[in-house]
Amino acid sequence: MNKRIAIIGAGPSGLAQMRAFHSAAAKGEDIPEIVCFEKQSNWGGLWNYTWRTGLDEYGEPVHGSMYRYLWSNGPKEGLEFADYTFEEHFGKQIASFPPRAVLYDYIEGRINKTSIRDWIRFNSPVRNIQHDADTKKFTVTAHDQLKDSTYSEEFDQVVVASGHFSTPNVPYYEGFESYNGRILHAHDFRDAREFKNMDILILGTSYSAEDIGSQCWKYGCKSVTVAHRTAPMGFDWPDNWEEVPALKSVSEDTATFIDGKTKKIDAIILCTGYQHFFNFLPDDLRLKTTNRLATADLYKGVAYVHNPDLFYIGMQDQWFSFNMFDAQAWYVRDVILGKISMPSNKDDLVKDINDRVAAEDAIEDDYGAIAYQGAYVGELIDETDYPSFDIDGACQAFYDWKKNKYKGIMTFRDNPHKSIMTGSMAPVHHTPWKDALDDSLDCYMENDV
Ligand code: FAD
Ligand code: NA7
Repeated sequence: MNKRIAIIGAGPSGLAQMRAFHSAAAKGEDIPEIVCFEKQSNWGGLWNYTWRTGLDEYGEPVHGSMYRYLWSNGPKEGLEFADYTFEEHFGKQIASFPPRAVLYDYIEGRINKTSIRDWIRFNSPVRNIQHDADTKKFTVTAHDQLKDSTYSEEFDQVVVASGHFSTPNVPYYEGFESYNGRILHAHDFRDAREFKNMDILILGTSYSAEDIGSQCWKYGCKSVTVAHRTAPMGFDWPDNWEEVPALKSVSEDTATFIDGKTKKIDAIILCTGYQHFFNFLPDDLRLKTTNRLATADLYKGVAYVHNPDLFYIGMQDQWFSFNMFDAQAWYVRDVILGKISMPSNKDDLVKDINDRVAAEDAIEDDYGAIAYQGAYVGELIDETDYPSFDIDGACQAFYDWKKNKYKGIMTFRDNPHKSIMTGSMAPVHHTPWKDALDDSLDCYMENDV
């Protein structure tokens, strides 16, 4: 096959795409030439932890948003690869909420068994992509940072897998410019110990707010105050944690909330989400969407409706993650290989998206959202040879996890879940999460199972 495919990003989504092609090749199929451009010096995307914030050593915006001591915020049983289980990787079953280093090891383990590293050009941020309507080719312009030289190459199809939790959404509140403490976004949060003995204010009520607040609590901050714009999270928080109405303004050291109450605070952490941000794409190729389950403009959640030779992986808000990226990657691979044909009529592509949006809008709660995304993963898997798995079982793991969070927000990670891939139950971790300060792989593996 003399097609050339460009993949932008070697995080879990880009790696899933390469794994999909590799597995087809391993079965004797003819695959295109693959070139993956990755701006970091290693793979893993967000799971490739960096201490850096702001700009990197080359002056590029730092991609990483993960922090030290990050433990999986959902059960690993919901994200397990169907073609590479935790037991296969670690040689035994492990506890359900691994720290970042353990998940990184698992992600890397699957691809270390292949030669796909040869397809990746590291230290190579993509600067621009153009599509020529006459030749139907994409021109990808990348910067080789090691040589400090910019070059362009042509491709037949492009898969964008550059993530969407790296460019922060940073709101302004009155008085920020005269506040004496530190104001930072979750993207720049690294070490919870920085906030020891401090009274911190968090804006936002989603995963980052919950988890960064919990981290700061675990590592000894004095108090956590979370201001909500829409609704409080409503968990049974520890005594030194309170949820308050929306922030109105701040002065030198004091926050004022919309109910008129005030509180002295030492630092403000904006857990206010991220933007889908693709500064390397021109208007006609650039996805514009909010962080939702039914992404705008993507047929089957992956094919860009305005140019179906352009694909996006992992652009949805995520209950399912790694195995959803796999389901998407296998589907995209089979479209590229010509094994799946998409509708040729744009109206049909658009209808698919409209139907998905309407179905998402009708969802009543988080349980419905989990089931919705599970059904989406199942829909894609049914069309390819990705190993099918018990999606209802995965949804059940997420339902149980959600209930456990309401039983104990600081203890939900201590619960074991059952692998839907192997059927075996995870062990209970040797140390409760709130007391487990060592997040190294070696320490996590000490479970005697
Ligand atoms: P990313 O991991 O963001 O990878 C994108 C890659 O593209 C990066 O390597 C980046 O360097 C590269 N790239 C970007 N722009 C360019 C460019 N112009 N040129 C070349 N390369 C480029 N998910 C879970 O399942 N469990 C969790 O516990 C969990 N915790 C999370 C905690 C935090 C703080 C965040 C932010 C996310 C978390 N996630 C979690 C969700 C996370 O999005 C996925 O797990 C996963 O990392 C997404 O993979 P991705 O490949 O789509 O994107
Ligand atoms: P999310 O899930 O997109 O949530 C963003 C939160 O920020 C949400 O609670 C919003 O509140 C809140 N928000 C957004 N803008 C504002 C302003 N202007 N003021 C106050 N609050 C605001 O992002 P997360 O970072 O939590 O999670 C993203 C990923 O990172 C996720 O996959 C995790 O695993 C880690 P709203 O409800 O809209 O009022």
